[in-house]
Parts: sequence; C-alpha cells; structure tokens
Amino acid sequence: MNRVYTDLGGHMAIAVDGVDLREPPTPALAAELRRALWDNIVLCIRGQSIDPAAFLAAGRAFGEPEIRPEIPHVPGFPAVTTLSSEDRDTKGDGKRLVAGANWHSDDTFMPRPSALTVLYGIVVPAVGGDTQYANMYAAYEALPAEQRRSLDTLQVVHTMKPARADLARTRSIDPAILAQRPPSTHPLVRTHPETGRKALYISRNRMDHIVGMEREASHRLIDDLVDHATQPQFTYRHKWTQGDLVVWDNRCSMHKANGDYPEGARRFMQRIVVAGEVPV
Ligand SMILES: O=C(O)CCC(=O)C(=O)O
Ligand SMILES: [Fe+2]
Repeated sequence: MNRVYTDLGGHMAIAVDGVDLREPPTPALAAELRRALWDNIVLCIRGQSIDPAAFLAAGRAFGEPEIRPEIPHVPGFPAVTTLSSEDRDTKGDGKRLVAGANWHSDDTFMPRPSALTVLYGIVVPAVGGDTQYANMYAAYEALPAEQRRSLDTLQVVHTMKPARADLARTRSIDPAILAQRPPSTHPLVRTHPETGRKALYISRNRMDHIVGMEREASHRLIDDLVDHATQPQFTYRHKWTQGDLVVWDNRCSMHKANGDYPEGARRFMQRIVVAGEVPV
C-alpha cells in the first residue's frame, strides 16, 4: 500500500493514509512514523480498524506503553485505557466526565511524564468532540528574546491534585493513588530530546506554583502564557473521523478535549500513553 501524507494544520499536524496497523509496523515503518511525529507534533494515522492487541503493538512502535491505574482499561489490557461519553465521575459527584477539558500536557505531575499519547477514535460524534492542539515550540519562539531568557530558568511544581479550583472539573482521584504521586518539579521551558528544540511546557491545572513565586502570581503568568500559546496561529483543531489513530507529543504541545457533543451522542476512544524522560 502506498503511504500518502497530508498536511493538516500548516504549522503542525499531519495525516497518513495507507498504513494498516492490523499488522505490527515493521522497524522501517515505525521509524518513518516517529520521524513524521517529531516533525509535526501530531500524527493522524487514518482508516484503522484494530483490536486492542494490535493497538498496543502500534503503541510500541513509538516507545514503551505505560499503565495508568486511575483510568478504566480494556479487560486484559491494562495499558489500553478507555475514554467514553458514558464516563461518570464514580469517585466524585457522579456527573458526566470530559477528561482533559482544560488545555494541558499529559501527566506532567509524574517525575517522567508521558512523552506521547495515542488516541484511537472508535466511535466519534457527528458534531463536536474535536481535540485541539497547541504548538509549544512556535509559542515559545514567538516570545520576545528577553522574555524567553527569563522563562528559561523557571521551575514549576506540578501536582496530580488540580491546583486550580477556577478551571473546569477533572476526574476525582482515589486518595490511595494520590498518595503514590508526590509533586514533581519541571522546567517551564524544556528541550525536546529528539529535535533539540525548546518548547513551553505547560499544564495549567497541574501547575501548583513557580518555584520562588507566590501561587497567585504564578497562576497569572501561566494564564498569560496559555492565552499566548492558544492563539489561532499556534493551534490546530482535529475533527475526528472514525478509525483515526492520533499520536501527539506531550513534550512540545498542549491539547484540550471538547465535551460539546449533544447529550446522548456517543464518543468512545482507546488510549495508550508512551513512557517519557525527566524533562530538562
Ligand atoms: O478526548 C480528547 O479529546 C482528549 C482527551 C485527553 O486529554 C487525553 O486523552 O489525554
Ligand atoms: Fe490529555
């Protein structure tokens, strides 16, 4: 099958047709897909129809899948978690749950946050439910040199328990899991291990404070950076087609889920996170 790449967002995001993940990717194909991801931040592998074993094999083409016990998973596949429009907050108020509705990067509260996330659209709504992405290389590079220099040295304390009561709600977390996830401190500007480029590293709701700054002032600075980074010229909005398998790089992007599909419309995704490194 011929592989055809199509640019999606101009400054970020690319789609590939002609890949069939029912067969595990060969080392050469895996290397080609990783290259496309490093160059484009978001890679959509279109037209898939795969079982959880094949999905896991596809995830392995990008690195080592990790287990996140706080998220429901496919029986027998602890690394293949699920996101569903039927999800309700079982440990909180029982309301409908839209995971990731705030701009964020995944799992920044971990000492080694996930490098990549792979989301496979099995049932997608006709209207709504897009995922938005922000290019954090471009957002960083567009800042004045002086501001870049002052941000370069800042460190931020990230917590699993959301730092911000004023933002949209998140999944309530089992205290036993929270106890195993102490805060992590990461640079506000990180250097991507594959590309060598610098990017803003922001996950607003998990950023408790900037080291050496008051919480309120920290949150103001972070909010200003999010407003800057989510301007149209730095973002891409992915409208899902059933069978899309979208891989994104958490080290140089933020993303945001949209729960704007009608009540009763179904959305069902399977998800894998791929191990990352200590951000530097
Ligand atoms: O459902 C989505 O659009 C994205 C959810 C999300 O934030 C994630 O899977 O990490
Ligand atoms: Fe996310």
